[in-house]
Amino acid sequence: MAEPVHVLAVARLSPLLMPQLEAAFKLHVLPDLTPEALAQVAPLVRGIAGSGESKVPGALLAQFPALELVSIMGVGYDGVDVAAAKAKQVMVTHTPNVLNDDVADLALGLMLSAARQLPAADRFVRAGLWLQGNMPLARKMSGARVGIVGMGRIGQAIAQRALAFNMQVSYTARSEKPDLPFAFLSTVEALAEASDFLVVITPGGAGTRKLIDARVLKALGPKGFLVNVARGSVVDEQALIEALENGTIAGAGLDVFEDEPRVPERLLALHKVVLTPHIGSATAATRQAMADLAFNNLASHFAGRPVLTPVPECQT
Ligand code: 8YV
Repeated sequence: MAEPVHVLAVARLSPLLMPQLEAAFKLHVLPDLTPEALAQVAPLVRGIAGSGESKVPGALLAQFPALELVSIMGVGYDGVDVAAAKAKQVMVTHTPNVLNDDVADLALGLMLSAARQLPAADRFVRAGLWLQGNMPLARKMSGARVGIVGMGRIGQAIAQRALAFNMQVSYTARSEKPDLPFAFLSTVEALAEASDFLVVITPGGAGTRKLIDARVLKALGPKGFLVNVARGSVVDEQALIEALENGTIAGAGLDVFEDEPRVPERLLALHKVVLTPHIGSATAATRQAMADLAFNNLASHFAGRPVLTPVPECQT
């Protein structure tokens, strides 16, 4: 029988992925390993599995001399030091496309929830307050202006849905996409100024850190809503809290946070914010597709075939 391939899961991963890894590989789970056990398996590890939130810094990669592949179950891979991986000729893969619909659906859900105050309306009914009168009027979403920060696959899926709400769509991105029928603005501040809803769906990482800062929020204005379905790191959370507390912006819908799963008390106290626990891709069908793709990247590679979905930096 062939030697088993040793794979390290950097965290306890999805129950849709772990059994597949256990069946095909000799699986080690980083949080379960003592430093001694890790030192023992380190020379054998040829694959790493992680989620979109996993941290795989260069210092971790350096511990595995036989490493060939890092497979991320997530479209975002900002926790992986891809430059360090490439320098070691280690391939990095992720799970694009299969989650586009779900993340875009949630973005629209958060826009509607924030504008129409759906969680507050639910609490209002349950608390029996309807018996005493009606809720304050909310904000209309159809026909409003949406600005999308990041016009990749998910950004385009959000735009498509916004069109069904007769919204005017504009965007900012690293470069203009002339084939798209939407207005391109070269700065996020100009986009915020031209938007009623600013939706963030750009990759995390050093290049977008605190891209949404106090100036951008001021440009969005007292009638504007911020929605973030990307990474918490893209928004300056302190600036956002202040903007919400001061009425600099009208409200927000947030699926991601700077220090997940910890959410600042001041955000929890704000009723004009709708909060969800990083559930952009969290439907049974989509998580299954992501787990299968993350597994198949590892399985293909260790069967001597090309990986299915390398990250852009690793595409030849
Ligand atoms: C998940 C995500 O939270 O795809 C991403 O980048 O943030 C997510 O869909 C997670 O990585 C699932 O494993």
